[in-house]
Formats: sequence, structure tokens, C-alpha cells
Amino acid sequence: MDKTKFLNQLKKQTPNEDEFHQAVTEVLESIEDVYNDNPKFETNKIIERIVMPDRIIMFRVPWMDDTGEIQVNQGYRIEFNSAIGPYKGGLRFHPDVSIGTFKFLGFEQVFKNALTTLPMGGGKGGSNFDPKGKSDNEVMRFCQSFMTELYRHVGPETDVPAGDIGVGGREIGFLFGQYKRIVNRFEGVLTGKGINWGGSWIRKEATGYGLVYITQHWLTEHGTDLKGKRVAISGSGNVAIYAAEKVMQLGGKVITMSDSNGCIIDEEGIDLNLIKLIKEIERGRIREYIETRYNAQYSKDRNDVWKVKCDVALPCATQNELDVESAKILVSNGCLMVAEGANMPVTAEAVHYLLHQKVGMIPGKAANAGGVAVSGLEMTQNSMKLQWTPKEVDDRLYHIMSEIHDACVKYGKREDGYVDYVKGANVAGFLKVANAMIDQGLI
Ligand code: NDP
Ligand code: 2IT
Repeated sequence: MDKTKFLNQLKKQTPNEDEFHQAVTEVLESIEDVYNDNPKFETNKIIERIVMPDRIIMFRVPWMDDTGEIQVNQGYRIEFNSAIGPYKGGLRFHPDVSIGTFKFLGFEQVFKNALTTLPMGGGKGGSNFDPKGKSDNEVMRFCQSFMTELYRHVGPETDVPAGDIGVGGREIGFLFGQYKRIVNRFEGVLTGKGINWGGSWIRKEATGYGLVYITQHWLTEHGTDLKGKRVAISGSGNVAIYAAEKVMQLGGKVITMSDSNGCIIDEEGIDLNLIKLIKEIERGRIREYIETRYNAQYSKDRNDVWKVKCDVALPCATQNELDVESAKILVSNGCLMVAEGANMPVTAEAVHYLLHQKVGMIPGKAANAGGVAVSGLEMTQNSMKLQWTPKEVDDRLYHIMSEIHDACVKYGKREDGYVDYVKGANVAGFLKVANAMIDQGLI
């Protein structure tokens, strides 16, 4: 494989998709050896095929706001790869998204889903719609319009979307209601559904809990655990909140959390009930935290979460939020490991730096795979038309995260004993998908 030539060609063919190029570059760097050791990958043009989505669906989403004015947004669904199962992956509603964002997310999802050990292909989608500041009725009208086009492309055996940034239980409910109304079938077309109408226990908690389970495995490998550890978390959404919850259950202390406007630092340990009230119930801003917790501090610079002395760093907000300057501060403060709760939150330069420093670095496609894993378990429960108990789902999630951890170690262990989890995750995911593609012929 001539990596440089290939990447230059890709950049030429897909201009302005920097995040996608970043995700592809990381995978190519990791798999270069295995690729070159197995000529069948080159013969089957696996790299050329795996970086190109099966299809990209783009559509208009018109809706009416509360003042009676018509609004128009762009909708996307990228069905990336179905070699090991139906397309599966979240929907993101955020004003900054572009096709490059969804291509990077869809590409990552293909390998992540392979790592879960469950039969799911990869997809991603969403819209530049901004749910912030919108009324419930506006969000409902938007979701209904979005699904009025999307329904023809998805289905329980075809493509099963779920939540991501800006899409949680409320949005999944509105999307599901509209799908059911159009097709007149109650079926598992989405995951993250309500517990009383087809959802799985622990789905809401799964990404954060899974992130902490794999972190726990890493710490065990290094002769320690979470008890008394200081943990820095960015974000205060679904992933961040349930990562914080599990850290606290396991005896760790969460010192910081953030949103897109700023961060809070609470040396006494974050009051998670207060965060849930502000973010989940009132849909407010994180700076409101200090109105009740007088000893905590607020900073308008959300990068300050990485300036706090911590043992473990869990970036759980968005892509490229932890740069090399922040990584250097973390390392100089004695941080043992970074695990990505968000998708690609650590910049490429920062990943290289952390690996070079031999600090733990668990990439998102391994570390945050618990969310989609429990989505896979929700699909299983829907197929069987039954619901497992919270314990049954949590035990399965724990087991899946252990398997992912072991796969990273198997493929990422260097001769000196250091485990490169980035390489391990990419090689394990790649081998599964690439071999399935070869088995299924030239399609
Ligand atoms: P939420 O919408 O629940 O929360 C997102 C959080 O990140 C909020 O605190 C938000 O702040 C912050 N944020 C969003 N965009 C930006 C930005 N451009 N700059 C700074 N902060 C930002 O999303 P999730 O918690 O579900 O998702 C967080 C990350 O985890 C994403 O990378 C997502 O892809 C990934 N992920 C999610 C999974 C899931 O199951 N939900 C599964 C696996 C990965 P604010 O409120 O100010 O916007
Ligand atoms: O990035 C992700 O893995 C998700 N947003 C969850 C996808 C899913 O289908 O549950």
C-alpha cells in the first residue's frame, strides 16, 4: 500500500472533508503492516472500497417554527458499510455538521460496530438543525419532517439509526412515532427508544458506563483501579453524565465537566444530581452550576478541563476538542490515561504525542462502543419481542467491553510490552470487516 499516494488521491477526490481524512489516515497508519502482510487485501482493493460509503442520502427537511415561519434544513444519512450487518449508527443534530462530519462518523462506526462482536454494519446521519433554544413542538415538527423522507431508506433489517449529539430520548420518540404512522408497523427501526415502548434498559447509560468499564480494565492491567482517582470529563451530555455516574460508583472523583460555552471545576467532586437537573431536565447551561455550588469555579475556556490535575481524562463532548497543548499539560500533571468517550475528540497530533509518551490512549471506536453495543442488544430484544432486566443488559455490556479491551491488547501489544490501543482497535475492526467483504465477493 502506498499510503501517501492513496491519501493524496482521497483528498483530491473528497475536498473539504478534513475530519474524514483524519479518520482514514489514522486507520491506514494502524493497519499498514497487516495490509502489506496479506496480499489478498490489495488484490481485492479493500482500502479503495472501504473508504467509499455504499451510498449517501441527502434530503430537504422543511418545517414550520412556532411563529409560523417556514424553515429549511439539510438532512443526511450515510449508509457506509453493511459487510457484517444492517447499517447502524446515530443521528446528529448540530448546526456545524457537514458531509465530511458524517463521513468521518460513518467510517469510524464501521470499525466500532465490528469491535462490539455484534452483527452491525456502519452508518451515520443527521442534520444541521440546532435543537438548542427550540420548543418541544418545533423539535417534533422537525423530527416528523425528517422521518417523512428518511423512513423509505431505513428499517430493522436495513438501517437502524439512534441518537448522537442533539438527539436523545425526546427526538427518538418523535422520529419513531412518525415512522410507525407512515409504515403502520411497530418495529425496531431505531434504538434508544423509551423503556415502555421497545427500548432497552441501560441504553441511556451504555456509552458512559462502557467507557468507564474499559477504563477500569486498563487500570487493572496497570495494577490499579478507580478508587480515589481524579477524573477530568469534558461535555455534560448523555455520554459525559453517565461516564461521571459510573466513575463515582467505582470510587473515583470527577473534578470537571463542560459544555460548548465553558467548564466548571469542583474540587469537592461534581454534584451529578445538579448536573442532571441543569442539563437533562432544564436543558440549561453548565455555568448555572455555580449558582448553587458556591465553591466551584466556572471558566469560559472549555479547554480548562484539561488543565486540572487528574489521573484519568475522559473527553466526552465532540471531535478534536483535546489538542496537543492540552495533552502536554495532562502528561505533565501525571495523567495516566485518556479514553475517548466522544468520537475522535483527541487531535491526531495529540494522539501521536500520548502514544509517544506511552500514556494510555483508548480510541473512541473501542472506548465508546458500549452505546452502539447496547443498541445492538436492543435490536436483539426487539427481534425476540421481549425485554431483558437492567442487570442482564449491564452484564452483557461489561462482557462486551472486556472483549473489546482484549482485542485491543491482542492486536496492539508492542515488543516492549506497551499496548497501542489505537492500533489494536483499528486492526481488529479492519480484519473483521475486510474479511467479510472478501467473503461476499465484489459488491
Ligand atoms: P449530547 O448532545 O448529549 O451532549 C453533547 C455534549 O458535548 C454537550 O455537553 C455539548 O455542549 C458538547 N458539545 C457538542 N458540540 C460541541 C462543540 N462543537 N464544542 C464543544 N462542546 C460541544 O451528545 P452525546 O453525549 O450523545 O455525544 C457526545 C459525544 O459522544 C459525541 O462525539 C458523540 O458522537 C459521541 N458518542 C455518543 C454516543 C451515544 O450513545 N450518545 C455513543 C458513542 C459516541 P452544548 O450543550 O453546549 O452543546
Ligand atoms: O457514535 C455512536 O456510536 C453513537 N452515536 C451510537 C450509535 C447507535 O446506533 O447506538
